[in-house]
Amino acid sequence: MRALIIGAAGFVGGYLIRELRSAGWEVCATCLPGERVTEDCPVHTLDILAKDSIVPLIDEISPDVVYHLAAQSSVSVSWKKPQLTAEINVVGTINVLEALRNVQKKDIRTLLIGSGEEYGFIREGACPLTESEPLSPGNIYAATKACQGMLGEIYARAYKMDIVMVRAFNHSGPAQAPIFVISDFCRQIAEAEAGVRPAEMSVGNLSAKRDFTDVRDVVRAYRLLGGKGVSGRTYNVGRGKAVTIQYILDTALSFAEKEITVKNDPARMRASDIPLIEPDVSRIFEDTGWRAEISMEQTIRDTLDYWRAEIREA
Ligand code: A2R
Repeated sequence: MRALIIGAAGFVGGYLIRELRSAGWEVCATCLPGERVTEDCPVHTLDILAKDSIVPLIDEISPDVVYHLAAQSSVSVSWKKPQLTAEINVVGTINVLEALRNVQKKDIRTLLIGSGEEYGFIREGACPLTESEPLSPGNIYAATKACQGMLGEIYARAYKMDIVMVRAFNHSGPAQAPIFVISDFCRQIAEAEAGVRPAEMSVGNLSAKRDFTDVRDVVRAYRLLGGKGVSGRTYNVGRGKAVTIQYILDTALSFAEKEITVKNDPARMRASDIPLIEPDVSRIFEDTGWRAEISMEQTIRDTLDYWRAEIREA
């Protein structure tokens, strides 16, 4: 199998390259000019907004599977730069789909990577969320990803293209940006251990329950969906077992090598926090046999070790 990963310089891209290569796939990747792909594979520069450059690249590589990861993926940036977010996530996706419609190879499978955020303001009692739950996005990023999924369904139906849509719930692991909760807690602990900050942590709302999956499990799901996912179908990718943020904090603190106190930070409290977000993951299990295998404790331990090493080397 030959894969092309569009947008491979981000958090998930490096893990996906490693996963596919270790399963024997041939992998090519793209990144923006000036970005760097950490894993070893042929890399091409591509801005998905430069629409005329996509067809020649895909024709050159002639992949069996295209993974479309390129995105403006930050919720907070999406509030500040809504046009840019829509441009990259919606117009950019249309550019990719139009290119795929016009390339020489007609049997390419495409995975469009969306987000659990698409469900948004979920109704009471809706969890675990099945893929047929109505979408009610609560922010601009989520709206663009819901739109991406709808475009995927439309292109699959109208042009008989082989497209699989993914709604990935929270994923985490070593090297994730510390704006995400597990990475944030682990970095704060590693900094406190190293004495570069006081032995005190700032936290937001700890009672919300969220579903976390290790990024290494997530990319394994993407590999399996690349082969066994049903064309035109949307898949939740998640553990299917939400935990409180308090549980994550307690677990991370239990690995700390120093006594650390916890302080509530009003700036980290989100006004519209939904108490529980949890996917139903039976569809992906039935179609591919995938389920999350790496424990949350392992993810937290590995992320903490990552930050310890980063701080040591800084
Ligand atoms: O925004 P940057 O400079 O970090 O670059 C991101 C890149 N990207 C683009 N690539 C090609 N053409 C563009 N016009 C363009 N704009 C941004 O896509 C970044 O290197 C990559 C996406 O990686 P991350 O933001 O780290 O996302 P992550 O965590 O790897 O998630 C992969 C996918 C995304 O579509 C998420 O929205 C979804 O999974 O959950």
